[in-house]
Amino acid sequence: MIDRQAPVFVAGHRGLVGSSIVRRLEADGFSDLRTVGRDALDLRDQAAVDAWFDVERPRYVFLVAGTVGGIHANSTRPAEFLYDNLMIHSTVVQAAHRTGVDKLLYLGSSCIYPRHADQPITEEALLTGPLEPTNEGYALAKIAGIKLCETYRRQYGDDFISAMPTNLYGPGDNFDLEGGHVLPALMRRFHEAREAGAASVTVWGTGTARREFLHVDDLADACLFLMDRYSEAGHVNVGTGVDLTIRELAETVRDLVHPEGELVFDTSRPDGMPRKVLDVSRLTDLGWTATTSLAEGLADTYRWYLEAAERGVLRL
Ligand code: GFB
Repeated sequence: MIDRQAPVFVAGHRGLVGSSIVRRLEADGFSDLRTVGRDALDLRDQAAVDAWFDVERPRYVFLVAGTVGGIHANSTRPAEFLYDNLMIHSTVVQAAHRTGVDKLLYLGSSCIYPRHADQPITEEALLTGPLEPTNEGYALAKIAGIKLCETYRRQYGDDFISAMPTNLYGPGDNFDLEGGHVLPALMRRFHEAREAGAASVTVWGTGTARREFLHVDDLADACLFLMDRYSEAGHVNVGTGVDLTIRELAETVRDLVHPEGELVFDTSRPDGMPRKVLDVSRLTDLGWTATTSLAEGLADTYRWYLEAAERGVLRL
């Protein structure tokens, strides 16, 4: 178990994942959480990151910061996704190494795996084939992050571990219709259609692509579980092991938010990876499984969306 009294840095604490990890650590009695906003520290700047680590001296690091987005943002801003993430991962890993951090957890993404990987995807599928073109820049940066952790462990003996989550959603998500991921975008589109009395809602692609969705609070729980108990070089998949088509997802969101809404598929938009579901047996064997069903998670996220809209704090 990692020390609940020690200083812990959550890099990326304002994002979907980071905010959930902060809630999870607070609930677990961590008493010395260190965070810093992007306005105060540019994580792409090694000198600035070094200076911050020299002052704050965290003993544990959750590296969950990054430039993120859905299929459209990834495919139209590949240079930013590649550069920002390569830099952020490198500066934080290097500063953690230099200042002797006890343990670091690096968060990747299931898009690291080849487009035509066998499904469900095992950890061993990494670097066995070409990547999905719509998120190649992001995936390459994420693969580099895994290799940073592995090589710093091999060369320097640093206890740096990696977790690869599937598609995430939950409170604190980005509800931007163009830049965000499918689940928050559909939730917002159905909500706004109901408010406007509109009959139909647009869903990108053919609806046949398959995805797996993990509630972000389950991910935060898994990250703490791994921080407490896992210290090996290999990255670990984090998901539910269950997927559904985008059409089924859209129908489920429709039933919750705007039951009269009709789905209209915009096939000029890309489907991206045909299927992406993780083999989670490594994590299950370690003793962790996800507990939030998609129905519960959607209801929870929609409740949060309504409250956040009321308070004017939605990321749109
Ligand atoms: O969530 P999403 O952008 O992630 O898209 P990816 C998932 C699927 O939902 C795709 C369809 O087949 C989309 O075409 N989709 C339907 C929509 N309607 C919408 C919509 O309104 N918005 C969006 N965004 N999609 C991302 C990667 O890929 O997954 C990132 O680009 C990251 O790198 C993330 O890894 C987890 O699974 O396609």
